[in-house]
Amino acid sequence: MGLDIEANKKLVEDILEAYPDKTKKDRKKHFQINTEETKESCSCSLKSNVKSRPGVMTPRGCSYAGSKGVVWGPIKDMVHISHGPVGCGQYSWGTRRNYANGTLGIDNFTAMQITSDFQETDIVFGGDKKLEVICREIKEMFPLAKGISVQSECPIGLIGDDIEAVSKKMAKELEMPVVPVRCEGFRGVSQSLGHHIANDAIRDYVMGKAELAETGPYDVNIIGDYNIGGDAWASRILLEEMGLRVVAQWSGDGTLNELQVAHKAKLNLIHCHRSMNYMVTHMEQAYGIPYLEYNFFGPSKTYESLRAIAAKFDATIQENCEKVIAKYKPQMDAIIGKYRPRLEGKKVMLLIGGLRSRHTIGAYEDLGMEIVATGYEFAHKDDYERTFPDMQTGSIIMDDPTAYELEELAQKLNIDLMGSGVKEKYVYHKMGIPFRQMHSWDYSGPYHGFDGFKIFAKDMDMTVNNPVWNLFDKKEKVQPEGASV
Ligand code: CFN
Repeated sequence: MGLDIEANKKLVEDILEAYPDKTKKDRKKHFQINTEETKESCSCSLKSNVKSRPGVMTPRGCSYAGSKGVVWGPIKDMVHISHGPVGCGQYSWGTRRNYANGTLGIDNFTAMQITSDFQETDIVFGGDKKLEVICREIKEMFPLAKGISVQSECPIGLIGDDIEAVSKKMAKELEMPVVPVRCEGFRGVSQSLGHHIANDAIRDYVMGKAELAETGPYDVNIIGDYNIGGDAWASRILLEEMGLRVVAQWSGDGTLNELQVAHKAKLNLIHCHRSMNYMVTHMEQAYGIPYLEYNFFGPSKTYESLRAIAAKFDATIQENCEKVIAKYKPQMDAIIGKYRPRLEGKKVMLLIGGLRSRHTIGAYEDLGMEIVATGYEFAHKDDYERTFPDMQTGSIIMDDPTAYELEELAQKLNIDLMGSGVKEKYVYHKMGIPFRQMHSWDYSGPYHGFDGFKIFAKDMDMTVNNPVWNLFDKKEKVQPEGASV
């Protein structure tokens, strides 16, 4: 199997031809066509994790998004203050489908938007006093909240507020952790630095601060699963069925206590390497806890991952693992038998944050679908090194692509399905191209584990084979006849 390497090189060049020379030269460095050589050597020269080019539409987010939205936000029993003007909190409110058990406003605050709502006076005279007041109000209004995190928006760093001092004072006064997080949106080139800053804040203010009443040989942590649409739940049950004990879930449906005791586990299982690799490497160095990357998208990768996890334990766990696989395999085979004939050979393009553009490849391939192009918003070199070997030769791999590049690729590659986010979705619908949101799973999920694959397969089928697409003639111009452009 493989795609035409030369044809795809030419296709990318043709698309970039529309740019002015300087932009063309720059953007060219963010594309690479997969070859046998790039697959094996992993010596990809693809440029990544650099500033987006001004003047083009980038799908990236900011540091605040990476910290408040991604890493800290899902920790359910803490109140996370969007510290600064109201917009950042308001527009990121409820946009990530990180599910959590509990009672809203009592012991679960994930669906709330709490902001210091900065006004001009706060910018001019500073917001530290206001932050103190808010912390006290939170304690009074939500007595069961276990802690507070202060998620800095851009102005905090610009006006020189000392949130560290306020947090220290308030932690003492309120007798609970108050964590300052310097995730001002302007830091770094994308949300990726926000992940790193958030990880560092967990390390510095939370990690190792509590003890487990009892520990055992099968204690593991799930790291980097945010429970989107219930993903972490669908993962956890498989580990538990295998006989492992999940001590902490970071951070989907997670608690402050889980962050504090995670250093007591025997093994860290990391799903999203991009957003939490900092934590597992730190725990390895500081506490000697080894880690293992795994992938629970699609049955092939899930079987492989379950076996790799079991191999880290004794014969009992390994036998249990085979029993778990033997139990679910007939179900998975039935799903594949049902949907594969309807999806075989369908061409897919993906553009997602920093992990799923590679992690979901196996799930599509289990259904006979073919990934012709994939890319990330904010991945680093280590993500691309993990991506090239999983992609077929001739496929296109891209970094921080612009809206224009993606739309051209979608049309020129004649894809059957686009997987990306809400900013992209409706443009593709208008182009007559089936689309799935691969951040939020649209309104669906989970997609992890065996429970997740059943839903994934059904969702892909109902999207690609929806009769509504027959009402479009893709060859028709998107602009109606006679429209002025
Ligand atoms: S849930 Fe994760 S899996 S955490 Fe990360 S890199 Fe985002 S929010 Mo959107 S879907 Fe996406 Fe990944 Fe890890 Fe999600 S691919 S962009 S910052 N992401």
